[in-house]
Amino acid sequence: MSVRRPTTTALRVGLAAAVVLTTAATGAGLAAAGGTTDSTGSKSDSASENRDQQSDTPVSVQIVSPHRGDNAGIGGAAWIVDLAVRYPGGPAGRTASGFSPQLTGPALHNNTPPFPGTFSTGRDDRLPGLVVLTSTTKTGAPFSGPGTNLANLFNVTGLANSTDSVTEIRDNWIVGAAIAGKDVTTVLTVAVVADLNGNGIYDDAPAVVPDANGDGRIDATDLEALGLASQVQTVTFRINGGA
Ligand SMILES: [Ca+2]
Ligand SMILES: [Ca+2]
Ligand SMILES: [Ca+2]
Repeated sequence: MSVRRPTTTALRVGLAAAVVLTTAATGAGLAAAGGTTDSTGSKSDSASENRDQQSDTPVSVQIVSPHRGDNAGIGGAAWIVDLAVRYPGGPAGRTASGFSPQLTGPALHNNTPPFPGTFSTGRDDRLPGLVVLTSTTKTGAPFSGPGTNLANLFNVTGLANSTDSVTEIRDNWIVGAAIAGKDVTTVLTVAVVADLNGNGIYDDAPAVVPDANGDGRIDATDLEALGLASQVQTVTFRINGGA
């Protein structure tokens, strides 16, 4: 799709306005920049109930599924990640998101109409600031262990809400193989990387998140070391190994 790129100044104004609006609406932000929030795990949580969730970061991420403690999937596959990612609103906010719609997957599903998108590990071509990790992602090409950005494995990416105040993207992935183990507890970690190259677009997610602090784990601390536009959201759940 063709999008009009805003000037850097326009984008900065847009982002600043969004921060002011969300802060005013909530009285106090829910999460500081770079902070970590965990899913409540409450089964009563739903996308509709959380539509007004705000953040004092310019972008917010919400893991709609799985919930904390869920036993998800079949034989390590077929579990679903459903994300709501909210960017500033208006034309400038939508452009800054870097979003375009996709319907993709492996083999014949890959990069084909009506909403072509590539399908692989690494940065998503259709939501290019997003980082999605699991703590148990396997090692062995094309995977690089828990630092592997899984964002370009997402299948369905659409525009859920577009107003002057928010651009909300919904992003869904049905996991096609046991790439993060089975009969295992894993931590799903999601964030959007800051506009690191200053081109006015959140399009700077890495293919692999390095272990910045050298503690042998890849987690929120390492994501924050990249520079983030959103808070870090995590959910701990179990990948079902059975039928
Ligand atoms: Ca993609
Ligand atoms: Ca950028
Ligand atoms: Ca680390």
